[in-house]
Amino acid sequence: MKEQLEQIKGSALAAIAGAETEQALEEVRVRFLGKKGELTAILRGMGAVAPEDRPKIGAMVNTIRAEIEESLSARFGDLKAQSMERKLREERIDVTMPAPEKKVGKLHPITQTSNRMVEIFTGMGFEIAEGPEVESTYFNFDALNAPADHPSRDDTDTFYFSENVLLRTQTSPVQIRSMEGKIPPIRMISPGRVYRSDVADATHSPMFHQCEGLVIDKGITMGDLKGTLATFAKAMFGERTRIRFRPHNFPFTEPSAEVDVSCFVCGGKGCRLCKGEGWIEILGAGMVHPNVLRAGGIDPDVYSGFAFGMGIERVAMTMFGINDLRLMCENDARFLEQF
Ligand code: 2NL
Repeated sequence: MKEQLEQIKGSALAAIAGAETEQALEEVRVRFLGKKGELTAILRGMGAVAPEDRPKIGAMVNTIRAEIEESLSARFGDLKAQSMERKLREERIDVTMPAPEKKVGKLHPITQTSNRMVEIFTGMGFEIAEGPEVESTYFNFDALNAPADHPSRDDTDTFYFSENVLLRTQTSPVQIRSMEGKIPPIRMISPGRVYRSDVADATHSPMFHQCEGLVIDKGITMGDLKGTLATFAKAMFGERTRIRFRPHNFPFTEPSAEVDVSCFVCGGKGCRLCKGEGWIEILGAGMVHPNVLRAGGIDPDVYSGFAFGMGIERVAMTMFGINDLRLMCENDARFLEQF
């Protein structure tokens, strides 16, 4: 009996030492100390032991049981410590590492430019008006005094849905619509998308953005136009900016002018941006043609007005130094991040 107990103890201690995981160790515990374990079997077999030997055997079983328990709990402790160490090693976090950079979005350069224009003109008391991008030939051409044979009406230049429905080629139709419902004074701008049947290249796109403006009241003159545009140019391009008018022709204004701003890089001396000119063309403008006033339901004998239009892409490209219009539509974050 004594040898048998020693043997159980020996194999229990060996099994404990050999258990590599907490689960394996638990299996060892059950095998030796569990209800159906080897040591328990000995106690159950006590009936076969002579009564006078029972206390001695009982004491031996208890001692061995205590030794095995002690060894088990020591091994459990070791294995727990080992697995904790492994976890700490494998799941190490360097709390001093810089956090991953948060990507913050930005407004598209066109939106930024348009917003700035809106800000400047609303600051001068202008209202913002929007209108449909799908327009009628009436609002897009006829009401704007464009003769039936005007080249812009050609279906090689304009996207037509049908003979009388098209994608607007300018935002002026928005202003005609506003004129129809209003009694002057009118001070408004109409920023938005416009469409022309152009093949995309560095300076052309079939879709682009315009910001047009319209002022109508009694006694409005070319002087008001110049003052308004000079104020806008200074706010947009810098306090030292000057403007100049060159005679031009538009069907919807008379007289008409193309408007340049002094180069905001060289101040007018001539540089790469202005191609040595000292001036950058950004606007078309003029006094609203009497036919256009009449089309808008306004009496040209009582009221006069000025109007202007500028391409938002053109302004954005000059201000941000962008040399290819197509970059604006490519949705490349590396491009967009720069502005
Ligand atoms: C340009 C020229 C211009 C207008 C747009 C306009 C609108 C009404 C009446 C008269 Cl309702 N004129 N708009 C006037 C002059 C020029 O745009 O080069 N745009 C990019």
